[in-house]
Order: sequence, then C-alpha cells, then structure tokens
Amino acid sequence: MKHALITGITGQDGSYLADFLLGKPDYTVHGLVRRTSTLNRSRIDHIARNPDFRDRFHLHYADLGDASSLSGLMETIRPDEVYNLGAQSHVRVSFDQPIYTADVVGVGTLRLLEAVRQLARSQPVRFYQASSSEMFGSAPPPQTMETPFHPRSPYACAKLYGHWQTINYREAYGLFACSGILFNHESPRRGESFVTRKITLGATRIKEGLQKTLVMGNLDAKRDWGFAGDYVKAMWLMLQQETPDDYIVAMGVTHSVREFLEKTFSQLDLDYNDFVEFDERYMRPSEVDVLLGDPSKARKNLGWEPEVDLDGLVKMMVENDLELARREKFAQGYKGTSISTPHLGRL
Ligand code: NDP
Ligand code: GDR
Repeated sequence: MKHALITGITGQDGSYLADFLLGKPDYTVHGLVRRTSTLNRSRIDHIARNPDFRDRFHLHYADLGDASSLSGLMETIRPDEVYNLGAQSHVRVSFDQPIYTADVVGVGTLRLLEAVRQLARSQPVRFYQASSSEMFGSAPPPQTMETPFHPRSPYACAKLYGHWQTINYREAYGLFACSGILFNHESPRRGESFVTRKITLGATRIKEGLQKTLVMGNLDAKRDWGFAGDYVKAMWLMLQQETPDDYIVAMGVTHSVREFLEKTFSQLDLDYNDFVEFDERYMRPSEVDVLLGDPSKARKNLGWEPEVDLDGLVKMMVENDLELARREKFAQGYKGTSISTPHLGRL
C-alpha cells in the first residue's frame, strides 16, 4: 500500500487528486485540513461518506504556516508521495494579502520541503509542487520550458519561490522533487470567485431568473484553460517516473475571457452583451495578458493526454451550475423566501 499526503485536499485539485488516487487499489490517501469554524469539505464529502474508503482515506489537522505540524504529519503518516497543492491561490487577493500569500505559498512550500527532507533520511519519498503558469506573467506567448519567468503578482512571486526551492532541494539533497507548471484548469468544483466559475454560475442564475447582471473585470485577458480532472493525472505521472523533473501542463490553446463568456451564454441561448457589466474593482494592479502553454514535454515524456477540451469543459460546468440554479429556484419557491445564494464573489 502506498501512502500519499495531499495538502489542499479540500480545494478543487486536491479533491480530484484524491478521487484519482483512491481509484487505484494500492493507495491510501491522507489529506491535510485546516481547522475552520464552519466545515468546508463539500468537495471531499463524497469520499468521506463512502464506506469503501473508510480505511484508505484519512484527514489530519495541520497548516502550511506551522512547521511543527508538518514534521508531525511526516512522522505519523510516513508518506511515499507528498503533493503540495495547498495555497492562498487567488491572484487578485494576493494583492490585498501579499505577506500572508508569500508565507503560505512560498515559505509554506519550504516548510514542507524541510519536513520531507527529514523524512527522506529514513525512507524514500517523492514530492510534487503545484507551480503555476502565473510565474510566466508578462513573458510573451507561447510559454515553454525555456521561457524566462516574469511574475506579475505577489501570488506569482511566491509560487516562483516555491518552484526554485523545489528544484534546489532536488539538486542539493537529491530529493525526488518535481514541479508541475500547470496552466489554468477548471471544473464544476472550481472556486466560485475564479473567472470561469463566476461566469457559469452567473449565466445559469441569469437563465433561471435568479440574478439580472454579471459584473466583470478585464474581458481581454487570455488563458489556456483545461479540465482539472485531466491535470491531476499529470501530477501523479510526474511522481511515477524514474527521475524527477519539471513539466508544463497545458492544452496549448488560448482563449479570452470574452470568448468564455460567449461560449457559456450561447449554450444557454443568451447573449452575454445583454447582461455583462464592467467594474474597475475586478481589475488587477498588474495583469497577465496572454497565457499559452507548450505541453509537448509532458505529452512526450509522461504520455499525458487531456480528454476534455474547452467546449466540453464549458458544457460540463454549465450543466452542473444550471442544476444548482434550478435547485436554488425550487427551494426559493418552496420556502416563499430567498435562501442563501452562491457567493458570486467580489473578486
Ligand atoms: P483551491 O483554492 O481550490 O484550493 C486551495 C487549497 O489550499 C484548499 O484546500 C485550502 O484549504 C488550502 N490551503 C489554503 N491555505 C492553506 C494553509 N495555510 N495551509 C494548508 N492548506 C491551505 O486551489 P486549486 O485546487 O485550484 O489549486 C491547487 C494548487 O494548484 C494551488 O497551490 C494553486 O495555487 C495551484 N495552481 C492552480 C491552478 C488552477 O488553475 N487551478 C493552476 C496552477 C497552479 P481551505 O479549503 O481550508 O481554504
Ligand atoms: P488566474 O485566474 O488569475 O489566471 O489564476 P482567474 O480565473 O481569477 O482570472 C483569469 C483572468 O480573468 C480575468 N477576469 C476576472 N477574474 C476574476 N477572478 N473575476 C472577474 O470578475 C474577472 N473579470 C476578468 C482576470 O483579470 C484574469 O486575467 C488562476 C488561479 O487558479 C491561480 O491559483 C493559478 O495559479 C492560475 O490560475 C494559473
């Protein structure tokens, strides 16, 4: 039995990775969770409730800000694989909380690497770091493994620190450590304040008469969007290779936010121009204009192939959120009053 530890298991990617690993009979999955006043485990509830996984799925309290809790986890779990997905992952928020973001995303990665290095003295252990296309920032597209980084936010700077620390632990200590430079990936489990989910939630609620407008920022930004379920497979593949290395994971196609709006609204037989408004507060102090990744190394060396393209992704997200909107509408009619609505985000 292999033991995998996932930080960020309550997030989008952590939940898909847990699903993926538990689909393999030889994995036990351990997730790091933070103490919160209200439980935020909706993305992993289906696993926790599944009796088949009772002996192979365990949650542990710790925090990337707390080095002693991370060493404690290594001692008790003694994982074979560690996936570092935990982060303050919102780029816009990182401008409001730069020091906290640097601490969790940057130094948090270093804290975890140190704990893993101690464990590696007594057993083999493999480490995956969730690096980001945001590290390329203003570097002109397409961004390849040779493209120099030019981060444009406190989040991207912190991710770059984690990326280089991961490489340095590999070079200095011979740790099996890989950095996956993943471009944007989305799903029905995407956080509600990221642009794709904000759009699919907003458009479906408009369709059901639950809201009138969708207030957005920069519609001209372009992103290379894929499906999160495809991308977590690449994380696992990196840790199954003979030698550790870094990879770009992307679709190799870029689209603007405006195009994502068009695709989403037209699937609902609506015209986004009738509903979308602009607000300055959704703009960022410095923007990343165009991301377009070159995934050829991951395709060649890992044999990684994505299964869902952008149209498939939009369809999946719209279907999910239309169902949520219909349930919300039904509940409103049933109670004769408004129930709590999905948080559409100030961000
Ligand atoms: P989410 O924002 O959905 O999830 C982030 C996770 O990190 C949550 O489980 C959160 O816990 C946890 N977390 C936050 N702060 C801490 C902390 N101090 N200690 C421990 N855990 C913490 O992110 P995604 O799933 O989308 O992304 C996963 C990782 O991949 C992140 O590192 C992100 O930066 C990176 N990434 C994401 C991309 C994407 O397009 N999705 C692309 C490239 C990189 P809680 O639920 O308690 O808040
Ligand atoms: P990003 O994702 O910053 O690329 O980071 P996000 O979906 O937040 O923004 C993408 C682009 O859309 C523009 N935009 C808006 N964004 C948000 N959130 N809300 C809006 O109303 C809005 N209007 C326009 C943004 O300006 C931006 O250009 C994500 C995160 O998952 C990171 O953790 C990850 O590292 C990168 O993807 C790769």
